[in-house]
Amino acid sequence: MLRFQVEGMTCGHCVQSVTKAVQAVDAKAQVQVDLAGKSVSVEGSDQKDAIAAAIRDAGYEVAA
Ligand SMILES: [Cu+2]
Repeated sequence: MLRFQVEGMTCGHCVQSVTKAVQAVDAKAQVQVDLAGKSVSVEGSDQKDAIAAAIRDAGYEVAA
């Protein structure tokens, strides 16, 4: 499982945006967003760098 620390997610729309961004990289990835914990967990993919880049492209900050 991959886990990312993501800044700037505030609501359900952000959850949707991040989920879509991740699944654009890997359609079969399962995405779990924890707004309070500012974390995104991705199951079923090992494309860590590509997913981090996609989340950044969606407008959020990903901790390195
Ligand atoms: Cu939002």
